[in-house]
Amino acid sequence: MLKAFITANLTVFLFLTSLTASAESLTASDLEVLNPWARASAGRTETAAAFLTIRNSSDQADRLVAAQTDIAQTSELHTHLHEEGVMRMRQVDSIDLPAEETVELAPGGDHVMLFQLETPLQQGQSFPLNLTFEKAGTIQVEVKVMPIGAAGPKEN
Ligand SMILES: [Cu+2]
Repeated sequence: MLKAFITANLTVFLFLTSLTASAESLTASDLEVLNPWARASAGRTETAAAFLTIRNSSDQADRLVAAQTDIAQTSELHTHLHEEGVMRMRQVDSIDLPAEETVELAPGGDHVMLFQLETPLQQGQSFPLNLTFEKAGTIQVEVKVMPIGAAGPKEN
């Protein structure tokens, strides 16, 4: 009885120790940000959306918690929701990055929303975007501006 109690406690202790050790180990190098892109602005519109893919190769989950770029006054994390049959954008506090999974921010889904652009986005240009993760810290990527009607990050 006593032996079983001690064994159970030791197991919990070892479990917690390994959790703490690995929770601290997720760093920026565990996250890979692939193909950041945006569409060129149509006319004088002052908003834009940035899309990208995040590969989490760590055995720990992380979360994208903020985005920032100097070319826009405000950057927000957004998702799309079906509400009464209509697709609407909604601001979210964070975007989950499960362990060993790849998460795509793409048109019709999650995206980084940019408000009050300094200048309209022009095809062929690129701009720096800072992505802040709960554990991995901040990673800066270059967002490539694709044509107005682009469906993805690659020119076809
Ligand atoms: Cu949006």
